[in-house]
Amino acid sequence: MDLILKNIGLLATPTGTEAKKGAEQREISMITNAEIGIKDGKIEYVKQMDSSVSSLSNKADKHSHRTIDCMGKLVTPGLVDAHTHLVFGGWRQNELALKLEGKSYLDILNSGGGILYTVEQTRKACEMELIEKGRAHLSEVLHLGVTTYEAKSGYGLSVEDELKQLRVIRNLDITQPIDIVPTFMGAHAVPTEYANNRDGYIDLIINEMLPTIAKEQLAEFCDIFCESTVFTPEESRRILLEAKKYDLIPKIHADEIDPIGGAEIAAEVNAISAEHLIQTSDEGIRALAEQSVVAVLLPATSFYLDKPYARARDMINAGVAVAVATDFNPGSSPSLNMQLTMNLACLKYKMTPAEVLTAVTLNGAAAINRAEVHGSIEAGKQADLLIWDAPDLEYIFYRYGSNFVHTVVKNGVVVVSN
Ligand code: IZC
Ligand code: ZN
Repeated sequence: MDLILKNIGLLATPTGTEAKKGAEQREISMITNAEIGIKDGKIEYVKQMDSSVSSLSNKADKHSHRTIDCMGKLVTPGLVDAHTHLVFGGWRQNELALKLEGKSYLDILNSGGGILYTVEQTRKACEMELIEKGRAHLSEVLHLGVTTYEAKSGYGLSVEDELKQLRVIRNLDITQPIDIVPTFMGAHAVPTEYANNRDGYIDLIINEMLPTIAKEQLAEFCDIFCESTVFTPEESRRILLEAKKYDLIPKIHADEIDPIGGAEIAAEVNAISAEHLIQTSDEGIRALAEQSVVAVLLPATSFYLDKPYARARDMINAGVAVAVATDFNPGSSPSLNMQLTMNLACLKYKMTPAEVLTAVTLNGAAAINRAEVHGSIEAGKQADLLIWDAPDLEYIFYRYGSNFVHTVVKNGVVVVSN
């Protein structure tokens, strides 16, 4: 064994290698007085200890550097943030005053700001600057307990700048501990130079971006901002079906601001996940359930835009697997904090702590095609886990605003000791 975690007060984890739907989402494994053995970066065993045996073996291993005494604390899988716009140049603090004056997210975008401002700044930045900025963000993310991360392009909106962003994402995956899963999102907005020729931009995505990105294997997923005044459901269908020809798996920003049928498109093109879903209709929810599309809900965005919260309970009741993520981006969700996102999911979606735990681990992993390796603490899975400064699961949903992660283990190695 390379590492043993002893004296775990409560080990809370979902189990399995697939997204959990309906009532299954709250059926997590809770083992008191547990021990975890780790070898070669993977979990070798999980067991419940007889309390007398556990205290004896603690004594025996007292001087071993390969043993961590968890001192009765809570242990969970590392968090999976399945929806982020990690790599960008520039922040958008100038938009705060506009928001306070009552300008909406789409007003700001349609007057040339919002995403388009970030595109300008991202195009100006060189790869090294973006890498440095991304690395600083990921260091914060890791300290907050996230061990697997999705990152989208979509602030380049030209062949060269989309490739630049995706290369930065690849570099970050290789050079720091968090696993980063790349998504191509050239269809994030129509760039200014194509303002009068949106079909020309869609052709550029289809004829140049998709083939180049696929050839260089720079992304696993293709996402699109299907929204009023951004991309229509028809355009979304067309681009996502083209992406599938290159084995890029569809994802879709759906029904965030207006209910234009994004969830239905997700089901139709067999997307792995649909994101936001604030305004999704009953038929949309049914379609997601039927096609087993994971709903990636983003409560920090509802909070920040002062919008309604997605109908998580209706989705769970309809048999949709729900994941929860930060949507970290410089406009609608300028926070890296998955723990705060978990608090919001619990309080605003009325999801139970067990449901949210599944949403930010196994279901998050399923939304980015990683449920075989991440998202639970079971023999054979990668050893990504957190020791919390907490005695039980409810505590981390009840308290908020501080970082409750004590230790982060990634691939069997202690990478953070707070
Ligand atoms: O930069 O505003 N919603 N895309 C869709 C975003 C938010 C990111 C941004
Ligand atoms: Zn997003």
